[in-house]
Amino acid sequence: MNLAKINQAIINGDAELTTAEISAAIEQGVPAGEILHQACIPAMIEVGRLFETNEIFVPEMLVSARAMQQALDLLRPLLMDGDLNSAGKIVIGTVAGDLHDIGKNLVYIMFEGSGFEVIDLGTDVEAETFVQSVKENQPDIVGMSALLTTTMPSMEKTIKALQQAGLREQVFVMIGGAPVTVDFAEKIGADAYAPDASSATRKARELLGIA
Ligand code: B1M
Repeated sequence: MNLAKINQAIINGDAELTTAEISAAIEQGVPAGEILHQACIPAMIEVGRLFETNEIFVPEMLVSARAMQQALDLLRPLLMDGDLNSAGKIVIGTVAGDLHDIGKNLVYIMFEGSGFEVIDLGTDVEAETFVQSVKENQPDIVGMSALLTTTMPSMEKTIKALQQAGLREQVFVMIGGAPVTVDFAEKIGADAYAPDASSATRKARELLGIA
């Protein structure tokens, strides 16, 4: 089965093998969701464990992340089956100080795939940039991602900046990322927290009252 090979290729940071194995799995009819959830995401969890135990370091983590991005590029069209851009609009970004974007990109893909128009502000997004984008794009939702405990306060800062700009009442705020919790979301006044990309789109639909 290709799934174990895909998992190992991502852990090894072998982008070429990752691409080849995913293409083979797709050809064999393995569903994209299965490839993502059973091979790719567990690979990143393992990479995190290896980093924590000092078995690998930042350069290795980076090449694994590149292999994962390639995997997402291949899976992206297959994960999208929605009625495009009719569900609502979301502005999304990884908050200031934080460069992690794999999870955020996955959330992006899932939103796009379930019919949202998505404006991606990228990584290391300052509060003022979120505010500016809300003014320009008038989204229904502002989505923020953080992977570092040290960047979680940027989420609160962004909510306060939206309040100060008089924009907080016109958008829902959704947050997520590995260290983020539902309690933290409540504490900083976010409207929703989602633990993963598929529940993020479900929560968004609930917020907007879409069946
Ligand atoms: Co970094 N890193 N990293 N890293 N990295 C973590 C997060 C860490 C947990 C590793 C560890 O120690 N075990 C640790 C954080 C510790 C902490 O704060 N408690 C860590 C560290 C310390 C660092 C550096 C400080 C290392 C250093 O330089 N010494 C540094 C910081 C750089 C910075 O941001 N300023 C750093 C750098 C990097 C790389 C650049 C090498 C690379 C990122 C590359 C990239 O993203 N383009 C990297 C990686 C790859 C990781 C791990 C291994 C994997 C993250 C990932 O992609 N996960 C990570 C360990 C881990 O998480 N186990 C780690 C897979 C992804 C699909 O999951 O992002 O959680 P995740 O997203 C999920 C959900 O969280 C949710 O849905 C997604 C899909 O289901 N979700 C949302 C995410 N956003 C959401 C938003 C929503 C809703 C749901 O609503 C809007």
